[in-house]
Amino acid sequence: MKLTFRWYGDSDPVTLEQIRQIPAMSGIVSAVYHVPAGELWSLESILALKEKAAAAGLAFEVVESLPVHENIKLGTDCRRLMENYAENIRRLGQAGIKVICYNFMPVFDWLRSDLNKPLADGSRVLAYDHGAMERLNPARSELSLPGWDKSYSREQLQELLRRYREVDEEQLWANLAAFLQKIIPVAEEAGVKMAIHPDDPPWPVFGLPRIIVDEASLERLLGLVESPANGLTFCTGSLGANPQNNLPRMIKKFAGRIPFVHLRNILITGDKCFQEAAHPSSCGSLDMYALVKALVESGFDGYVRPDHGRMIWGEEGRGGYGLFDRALGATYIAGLFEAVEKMKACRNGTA
Ligand code: DNO
Repeated sequence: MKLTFRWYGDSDPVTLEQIRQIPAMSGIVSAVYHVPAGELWSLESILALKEKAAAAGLAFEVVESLPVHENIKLGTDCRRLMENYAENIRRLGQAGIKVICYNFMPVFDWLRSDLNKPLADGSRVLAYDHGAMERLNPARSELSLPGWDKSYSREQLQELLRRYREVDEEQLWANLAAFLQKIIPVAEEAGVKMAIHPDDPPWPVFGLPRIIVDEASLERLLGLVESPANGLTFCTGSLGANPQNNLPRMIKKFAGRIPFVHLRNILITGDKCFQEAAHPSSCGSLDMYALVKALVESGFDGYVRPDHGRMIWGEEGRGGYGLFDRALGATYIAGLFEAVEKMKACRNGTA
């Protein structure tokens, strides 16, 4: 397992030097953030990021995300966009990137209804309440929430939502299949693994289809192109928001096709309602030990990162992506892996 940490580049209040000081940390997960979706990332900008990380003693082998342009998801007018995506994969491979995380969520990425929910202990967390979410009108709202793409004007957003009225779940699946058939052979050649991020939350929001949500859909996704380069970002907080999802079973079932894991806990607070929690099992609804055990037992040797943290100790910063609680999460994750791996070695008589 290689422990990594998401870094948002020079504008991130968390510095590479701070990340480097987290025990057992091996690298960053990052992206070329200034280039709009659909455009080319220059090789120089990718290499510059790699060198910056290396100068701080960190590897840069995982990209999160290489965004998929809406026209690809809509399946219209996307030949040049697909070619650019493929070229970006080639360049990332050339720069030594091993895993590319992406998602196929229409219009919005991850969504939360509250960015600052205060908890009894004085910490603040991100939270999601489906009723509250659906009462917001994305075409009119002035709100800015994670997942809200600020690069669209209100008119552009309305137009995009209108175009999605023609795209139901099956059409979205067909567009995803066309995309993967084009890019997976390129990823294979470039020595890169594509790792789709599940939809967060794992159900439709604002009437937009969301299709990467459970065991059946992950199985369908992997079957679209049977290749180790067509893999998953196994995000425990996203999939775990639906209590029907049996995460350890999914990890075992999809062993070998999970190059990247987001290990995060959430507390389910009601039907389609949850809040982010500190990483330990006792703080939320997920059994983090069972998840790590399933990963170790299925021979996982990919990249892991702690995910959304609470805001604690007075830290201000990017919602979910402060330093302190994610660093605590990282050391907890490292501890779980050490214990489970040593137990496995004992059982196998190799320790
Ligand atoms: C949220 C993240 C997502 C993720 C993208 C991957 O915190 O996990 O924004 O980066 O969905 O494409």
